[in-house]
Amino acid sequence: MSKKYGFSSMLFASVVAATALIAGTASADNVRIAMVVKNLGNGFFDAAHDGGQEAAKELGNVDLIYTGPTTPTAEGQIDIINSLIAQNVNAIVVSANDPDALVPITKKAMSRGITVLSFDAGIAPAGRLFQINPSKADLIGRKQIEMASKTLGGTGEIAILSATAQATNQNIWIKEMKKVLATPEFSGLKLVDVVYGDDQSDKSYREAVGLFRKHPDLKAIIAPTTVGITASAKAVTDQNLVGKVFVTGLGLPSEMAGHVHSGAVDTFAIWNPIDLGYTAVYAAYEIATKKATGKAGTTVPVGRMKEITIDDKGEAAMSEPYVFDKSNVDKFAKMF
Ligand code: RAM
Repeated sequence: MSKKYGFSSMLFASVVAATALIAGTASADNVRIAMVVKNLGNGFFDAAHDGGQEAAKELGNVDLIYTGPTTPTAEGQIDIINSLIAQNVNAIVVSANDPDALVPITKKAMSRGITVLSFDAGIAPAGRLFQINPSKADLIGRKQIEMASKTLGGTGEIAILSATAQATNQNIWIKEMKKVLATPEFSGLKLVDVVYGDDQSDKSYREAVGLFRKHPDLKAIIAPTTVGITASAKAVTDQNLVGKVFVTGLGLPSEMAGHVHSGAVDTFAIWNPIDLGYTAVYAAYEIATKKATGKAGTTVPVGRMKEITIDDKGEAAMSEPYVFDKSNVDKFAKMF
């Protein structure tokens, strides 16, 4: 199994816990942009960081600080943002562990003139200028139910294994999945449980095993998290359930290729996390340097990703999620 990002960054994370890393050639005139992720050691965010570095390099006068807590908690992010305010950075882009808990601290940052955007997992509107979504939430929700339905031939018990219970992005997608499940098209699928692995491999693995024990007729786990889907697929394999319980959801091709070839996973989806990180850093630069306002109804130029349009809720959505299976997973595993 190709693990382009997972393992080495996990070791790294334990050493640099909550420490800001500055990439680029520091200069007093540079625009200092901090990318605060849910947690370090997550391959998805390592890929987003790569995209952020690409944008920083292209823009030239950017110092990119990549940081996050070791475990995905709002408290950890609040401490980090406090220290970024003290360092007087120009912009902060956050994937939030809680939509509301971060609002007071990011409001404080904004009151000091720091540009605050959220990406991936959003902060409530009062705490950021705008939120960059990888795709539209209804498409992401629907795609996951469609994938499970296709693999199961439309019938069977399914469960959702999510990230943390407060994660804005997963909670919105779960709501969308439930809406789709209530339609006649998917009446053969029965959602029997929703559990939380907290985007920790070991907890996600234990939750997956718990689902097998509690629901002996379970046919699929949908994990809308790259950490949860990998742990669930491993649990299916270890428990000799390949072919009996299928795993689908949102995963990185680099982490999922082996599980697709083993048969634990038929299909899964994701967007390009490199493009997402690139867009977040590029957009933060445009706002911090006053080249764009980020107001509802306007667009923000974002380099090779062209532009994003801010809607009336202060959100911008990028492209549709791509679906992967054994025909294309190896090709994309080399990228993210
Ligand atoms: C995990 C994180 C991230 C989410 C992806 C799909 O890496 O929870 O926020 O967008 O999964």
